[in-house]
Amino acid sequence: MEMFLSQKCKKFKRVCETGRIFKQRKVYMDVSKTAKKIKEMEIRGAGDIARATAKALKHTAEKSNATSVDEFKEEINKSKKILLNSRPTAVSLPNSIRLVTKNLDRYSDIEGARSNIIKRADKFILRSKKSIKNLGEIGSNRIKDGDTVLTHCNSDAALSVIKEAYKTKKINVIATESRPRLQGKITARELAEHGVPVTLIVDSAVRSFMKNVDIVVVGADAIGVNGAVANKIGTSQIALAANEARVTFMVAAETYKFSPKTVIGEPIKIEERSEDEVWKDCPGGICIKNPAFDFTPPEYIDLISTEIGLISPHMSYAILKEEFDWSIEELKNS
Ligand code: RI2
Repeated sequence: MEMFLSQKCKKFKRVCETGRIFKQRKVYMDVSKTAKKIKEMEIRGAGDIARATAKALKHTAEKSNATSVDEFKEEINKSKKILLNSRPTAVSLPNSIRLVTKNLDRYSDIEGARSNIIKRADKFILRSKKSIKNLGEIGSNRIKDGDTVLTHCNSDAALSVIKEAYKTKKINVIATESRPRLQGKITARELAEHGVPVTLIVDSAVRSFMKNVDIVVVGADAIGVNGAVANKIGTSQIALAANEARVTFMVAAETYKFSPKTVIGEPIKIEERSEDEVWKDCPGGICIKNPAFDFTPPEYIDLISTEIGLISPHMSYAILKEEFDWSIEELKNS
């Protein structure tokens, strides 16, 4: 009888363990789905990517049925890795992970660790949305009644500045098409739906139109400690044309777009995307390059509108210290 019971018990344990592993796999599948959406740009824009990342980590924490705190931490770490492998340039992604998983090592019980991740993820998402609103209000003060604003690609932060200005001023917007993914059309549609007068131009027309522009407002995917801004490919050409025409060039970016690792010399990686995005049925013998981003040096940037105020790109180090409060040793080991 005893033997029979112990066999039943073992079987029950095996069933529970299989169920637990199945649930764990399901969590990773959900995280992988988010990572795939980010990679394929179904979820795109540095801010949206950061919020989706925080949401995926929250989901891992909520669904985890780990039996020890170490196992829980391992699950979070595995989810982190899956998300980190999706897109390399938008530093908002690792920064979102950094801010959501901060202090995780301090927890020795699962429930404490779980609620820490959930609370931090919610806080990050809320803060991210507030930041976009605040930097929009701040940046809009630099746009004057009657101004023509040029923007590139599709940035929630840049659109926040433009829409805020439109509340009280008459403005016109020129939106670039933004080859090859044509995110400029999303911008143009969004502005038109909002009632803002908008003109769509091809990317190569920027210099021709610059003489009619009063201010350029673009977003950012990452900002280095030297103040250089990584943003959609073509941004640096626009900055060059603006500089030549003495047109103000403003970047709109939440402080989690600044890259802490650049402090210790880690370069911001520029994502190289598929050649199919440029020419799907390209004949043989042609090499296609498709970098998704470029760097605009600080010399070409007049202002960065952040949620904590307008800053010069040369203040990047101070922003990084304030936002992430790192020590060099921590950065080296993170
Ligand atoms: P927000 C986008 O990248 C654009 O480069 C845009 O300027 C930047 O993210 C920031 O966007 P992609 O994802 O965070 O289209 O301001 O490659 O929305």
